[in-house]
Amino acid sequence: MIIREKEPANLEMPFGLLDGWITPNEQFYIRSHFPVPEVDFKSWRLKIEGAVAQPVEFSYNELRALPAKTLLATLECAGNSRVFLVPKVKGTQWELGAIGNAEWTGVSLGELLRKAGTKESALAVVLEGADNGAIAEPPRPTGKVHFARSVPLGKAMDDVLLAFQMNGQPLPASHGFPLRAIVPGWYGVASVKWLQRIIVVERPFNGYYETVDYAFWEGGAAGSRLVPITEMQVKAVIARPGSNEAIAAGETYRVSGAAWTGGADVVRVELSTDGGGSWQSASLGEEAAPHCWRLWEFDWQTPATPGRCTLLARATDSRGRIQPNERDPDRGTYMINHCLPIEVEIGR
Ligand SMILES: Nc1nc2c(c(=O)[nH]1)N[C@H]1C(S)=C(S)[C@@H](COP(=O)(O)O)O[C@H]1N2
Ligand SMILES: [Mo]
Repeated sequence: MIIREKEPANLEMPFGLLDGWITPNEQFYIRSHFPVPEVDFKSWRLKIEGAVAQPVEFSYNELRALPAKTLLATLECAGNSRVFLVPKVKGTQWELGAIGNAEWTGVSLGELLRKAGTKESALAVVLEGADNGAIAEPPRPTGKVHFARSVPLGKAMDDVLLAFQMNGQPLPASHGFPLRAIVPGWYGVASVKWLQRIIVVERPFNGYYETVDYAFWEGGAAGSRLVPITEMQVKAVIARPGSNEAIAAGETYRVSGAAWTGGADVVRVELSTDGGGSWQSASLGEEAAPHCWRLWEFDWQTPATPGRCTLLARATDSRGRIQPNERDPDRGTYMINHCLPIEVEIGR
């Protein structure tokens, strides 16, 4: 893993190592804003409160005794690929590997909300982690803040999972032990780790991590408004070759990578080996599931003569969204899904 920050640990998978549809736990990126909180799982409780008929709480064993559900989901950090932004922007300088695909097992958030009985007036649920700390840079609230994120009630009822297992193992500490949310199709930020409290709210939450941070300006008829980052954007990335890799002339080289989107399926991946001048279809891997990436590959006949080539991958999804060539500046420091150039050296 590449260390982007030592403490709290922020680790990225070297994306050239991608070699399977499921990301092993040891290779799954870690993005944490605060140190891993100490959770004593014997006394730990998940509390559900706020606009509910009856506040409820669950111990770890009580949750484990409920009917379990398993789903596969890809999580991408909304800041993934930030190092490709020119000029440079602030934030962790992720390359390509702040993403992974795993199998998650847990209980459905909707089931638990039904046990608590949400009020008619309920609008959203706030997912609160046990981790907390002071935020350094203004604008910021005073004192300590917990990492927290809200999800609209509809989405919370529909497909949010509260997971206690990752790829069949107990959730590792850095990935949220004892319990984390998995919000399928959304950027990783919504999938709150070290869950301790779920608050049903009747008004928009507007917490730190969906306003000051992890939000973007969305244009509209009445002008731009600040909206939380939610659904993943359509994106294909090249795992191999890597940047500046030396490749032999006049050979067949297998270019490979992964592609994903939010709330839809990837239907096409194209590759350009001439900096976007022309495009050819890549073949998609067989393994597929809703909310998961697709692997892809393309056998490239490399040029006969030495020189530099710029490779680009481009994905299209089932909602007709095509990965853009250019960066949309309104997206600030997040949602980096334009086609990312990989330059290679063709040698003898
Ligand atoms: N409690 C808590 N949950 C969190 C975070 C965090 O710092 N604290 N980081 C979020 C972000 S920005 C991402 S991208 C994902 C990363 O999940 P992972 O570390 O398991 O890959 O967790 C999200 N959930
Ligand atoms: Mo993230």
